[in-house]
Formats: sequence, C-alpha cells, structure tokens
Amino acid sequence: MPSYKLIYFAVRGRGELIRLTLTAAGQSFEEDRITFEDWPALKPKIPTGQLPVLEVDGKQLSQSLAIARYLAREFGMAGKDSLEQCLVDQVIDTGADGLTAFVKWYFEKEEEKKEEIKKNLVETSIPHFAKILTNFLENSGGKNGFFVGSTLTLADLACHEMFTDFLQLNADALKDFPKLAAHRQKVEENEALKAYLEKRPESVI
Ligand SMILES: N[C@@H](CCC(=O)N[C@@H](CS)C(=O)NCC(=O)O)C(=O)O
Repeated sequence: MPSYKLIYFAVRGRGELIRLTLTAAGQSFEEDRITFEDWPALKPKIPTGQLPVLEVDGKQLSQSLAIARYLAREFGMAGKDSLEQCLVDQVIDTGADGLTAFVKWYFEKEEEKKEEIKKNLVETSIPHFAKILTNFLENSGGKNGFFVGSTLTLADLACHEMFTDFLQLNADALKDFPKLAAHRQKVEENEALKAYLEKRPESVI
C-alpha cells in the first residue's frame, strides 16, 4: 500500500473530499496543514501554486477532484463501470458547483452583499441543488440508500460534504428533502466516517 500525505490548509475546503475518501477507505494518511503565514514561501514549490496536493509515495498530485477520483478508483468507490462512474461524477460535479456558490458567500467582505448572497442561497440555490441531488438519488440505480451501486461511493461523500457547507446557512435545508436527509444519516453511520466526523475540527469552509 502506498503512503499518502495530504498537503492542505487547516480547513475543509477542497481538501475535505480527499480526507473523507481516505477515511472511508480505512486508509491512514499523513497531513501537512499549512498555515496562511507559511503559504507564500511554499506556494512556488507546489506544481500548480495551489493546494490541495496529495503525495503518493512522495509523488505530488494536484487538483482536488482528480485526486479524489483517483483515490476512489484505487479503493473501489468510483463506480463499477463507466456508466456508474458517470453517475458518480455527476454528483461530484454538482458538489463542485455547490462549493463555487458557497465560497462566494464565504469570501464576500461587504456585509449587505453577504446577506444578499446568503438569502439567495437559502431561498433559491440550496433547494435547487437539493432537488437535483434527490433526482440523482432516485434515478442512479443506487441501492441501500446510496447514490450508485449498493455501497458507499465518492458520490455519497460529495453530497455529504456539500450539505456540510449548506446546513450552516440553513439548518433546515434538508427538511423538505427527506431522502437526502436519510442519505446524510446513512453516510454518517459508516463507522470510519462516524469516528472521523466526531473529532473533526469545526470549520465554516
Ligand atoms: N481547481 C483546484 C483549485 C485549487 C484552489 O483554488 N486552491 C486554493 C485553496 S482551496 C488555494 O490554493 N489558494 C491559495 C492560492 O491560490 O494561493 C483544485 O480543485 O484543487
């Protein structure tokens, strides 16, 4: 088994899907949590000048979703054939759209604009994403409450991670989406994830 080291900041952000995947696979990994003070000195030494980077036996991999998909393939969490992989990917890419919307709120400095973005997320975007994901959950052929296939895939982790963001803006975001609420619970019943989530440091993003 290769050795894994995740280099990222001390937030969930674009590193968390990688952490969740390694955790769900029962794979131990080292972490280098970079402080914002140390980042400018490290940045020029990183292939893309951005994090996360995953070192696999010392080889540096970039791009969070490429890394997460690579790990999912390694650990049998990517879908069993190319159709299933697409059904998993459509959830991952929806999660990426959700993160893009969420970071707009997170990084907005001006209070009035920030409130406006939040209102739009809570009233429009979050229910929109929840409808899309409910549709995927109902129509991707998943069994046992999972999106795809009958075991946990990257799709389940991506959906969980997306709503970790959204539930901070509206604790009732899943109230009208009982299948997604049950799905969230199902993911949290995974023993390895449960232990990880209980100890995970609080992080808005
Ligand atoms: N598409 C890249 C985006 C990476 C990215 O935006 N990284 C941010 C943190 S989430 C970063 O390194 N920011 C610091 C910088 O650009 O100097 C990925 O998904 O890995």
